[in-house]
Amino acid sequence: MRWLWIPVTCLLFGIPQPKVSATKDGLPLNPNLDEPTEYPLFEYEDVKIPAPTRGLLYPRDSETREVRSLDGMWGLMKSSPEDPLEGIREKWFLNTLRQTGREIIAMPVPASYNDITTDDLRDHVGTVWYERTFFVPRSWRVNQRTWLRFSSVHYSAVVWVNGQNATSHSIGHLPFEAEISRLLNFDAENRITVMCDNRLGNRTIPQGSVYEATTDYGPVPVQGYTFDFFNYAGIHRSVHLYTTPLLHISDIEITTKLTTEGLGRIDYLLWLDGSQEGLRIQPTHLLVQLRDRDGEVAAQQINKAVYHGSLLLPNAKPWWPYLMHPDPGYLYELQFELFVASNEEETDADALQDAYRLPVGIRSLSWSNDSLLINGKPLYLRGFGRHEDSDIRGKGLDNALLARDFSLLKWIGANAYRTSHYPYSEESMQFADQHGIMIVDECPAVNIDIFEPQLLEQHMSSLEQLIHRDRNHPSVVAWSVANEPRSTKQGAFKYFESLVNFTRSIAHGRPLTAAINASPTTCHLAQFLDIVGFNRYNSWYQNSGRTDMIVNLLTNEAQSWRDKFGKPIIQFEYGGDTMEGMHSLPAFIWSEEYQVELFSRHFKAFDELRERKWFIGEFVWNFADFRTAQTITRVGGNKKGVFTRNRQPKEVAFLLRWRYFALAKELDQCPLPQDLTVYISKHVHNEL
Ligand code: GCB
Repeated sequence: MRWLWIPVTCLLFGIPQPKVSATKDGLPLNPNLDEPTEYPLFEYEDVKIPAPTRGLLYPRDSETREVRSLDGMWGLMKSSPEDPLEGIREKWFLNTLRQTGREIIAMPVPASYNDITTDDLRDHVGTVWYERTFFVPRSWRVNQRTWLRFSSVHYSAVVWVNGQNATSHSIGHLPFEAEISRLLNFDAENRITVMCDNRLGNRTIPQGSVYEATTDYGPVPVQGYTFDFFNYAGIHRSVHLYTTPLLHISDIEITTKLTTEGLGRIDYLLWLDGSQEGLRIQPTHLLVQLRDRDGEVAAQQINKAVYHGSLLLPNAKPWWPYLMHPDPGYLYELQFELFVASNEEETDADALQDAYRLPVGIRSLSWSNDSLLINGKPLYLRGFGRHEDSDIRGKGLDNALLARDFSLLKWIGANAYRTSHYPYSEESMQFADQHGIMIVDECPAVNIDIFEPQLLEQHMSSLEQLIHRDRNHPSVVAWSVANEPRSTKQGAFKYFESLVNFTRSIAHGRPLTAAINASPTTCHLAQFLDIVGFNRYNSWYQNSGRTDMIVNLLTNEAQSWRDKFGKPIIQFEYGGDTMEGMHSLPAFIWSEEYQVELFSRHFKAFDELRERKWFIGEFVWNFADFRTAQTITRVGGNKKGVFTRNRQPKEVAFLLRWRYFALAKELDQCPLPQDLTVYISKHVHNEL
């Protein structure tokens, strides 16, 4: 199977910005939002289904490929908020940005640009321009193709190389790439220019609205949005250059299964991509080898003229979640080697054309109306909603933070998290595979409202790109199609029916879920899902201060979801804001004691629900404190973290650790960690 890659290099001249209407419980509204009473009726048949994404394998070097990072200091220049597309009109990309005569500042990549400087860049609305130069070795000119890959630019980007358009992309948190061989100088310096636009409108995922505010200095555009996290922007994740041979392996899809007898099976499907010259090269065969952790070949296959197949492994080592097995996160390496006839006269041996290695975990995932199972064993998910967020770097990828977060997840005994409210970095997905942390993988559709065909197309595209990116990760146990959409609205039924039908057709063996804040009687989304997830803030947004009402309210609500939809139920969010260091006895809202009491009453409710068998998970909101837009309900951001923004524990972390390890012991006979208790006296152990 082979196909020719033709990069689509259409320019994206900004995004139309009509106003969006939306509400957010507990948060102030954008002043100029009008709530429509009627939704336009439209034919869903007219909705354009997104074409399948191809390519975008994570850049890995091999004997046939080279990877170079373009991370580091880039130059950044703001364009005027009143005229975000001036740089397109004036063709700033044709020369170095310095030629514009404007101020260029040093900007680290990856990072959000918002919190780096001390001026108004934080709240800038519109476009900024990034630029950097680089060289490529001359050896890349011959028999090679060079690719430029961005792991995420938020929200939309247009990219030029040496003044020529290379690619464009919108929807943050997702990778995109283009072949740039024909744009490169091999004997001189090269320049990349990126225009990054952070504006959100009613057809972007997520939605927002840009409105004009009247200030003392005149009218200024302001970005409004109803979701509860700061709209950080910029080149958020790594930028890579990488090479491939002319004919190369461009895409891989795998599916794994494990029988009860321990027989592992990996089905693989490969795509090959050739340039004009590449297509003249005839592969002779494909060698597929599965290597275990010690590098030993555990299974192999040679294919001629077909690029798909199955590997069978008696006594496969399964991929297990953390604390469900003494050796969680077991990964094999699946090595693909593509051979062509050799040019060397003196040898008959075929020559290696391309090699790519993919980490693979072997596991079965299945679900029923009562449970979600891994390798035939029912799961109880215990974890968090999280954010990619930290001081100074905002949503920029930070490996130190990533490693710290995974240390904390393991310390606290969590086995899962939801990538609320957008796809997280590819590096974090790899970490989750390695550590056995299960992922509920969410697309960036947070708080969506006005349900229109153009929004649906974007929404489908965000899910298509997410599933394409993450389908090979053993850690992904469900796709979340949305967080708190306004699913009680008239337009929601048709919208979600279409969205879920589409997503199910590409779901690659995972159930579909969503985090819903409507009620079971009013929600038009839940009936389409495989797992019903709800968010509820008992004793916080409702009945503030009354922790004595949690157990009844929560168990009754979960039962209602179950009665109405007959599906496994999960709570995706509960919690309360907590100021680190604020104490009150008896407990009072915002104090550390209140967070402890609120969690403990939730645990009681969860235990009652667990006995009903269809309740399959509890997720705290949130793993750590995080930055939001400025509102009177947020003190420096959202403070519902179990950890501070600086990743230190609040008092509740120790309680939650007990809870999560107690569940691991009860459900999977996992030993408790030694340091869970501290010495007090011969007769008493402190369990907190
Ligand atoms: C929610 C949202 C989440 C918010 C959270 C809160 O329901 O899903 O994005 O941060 O509530 O703290 O209000």
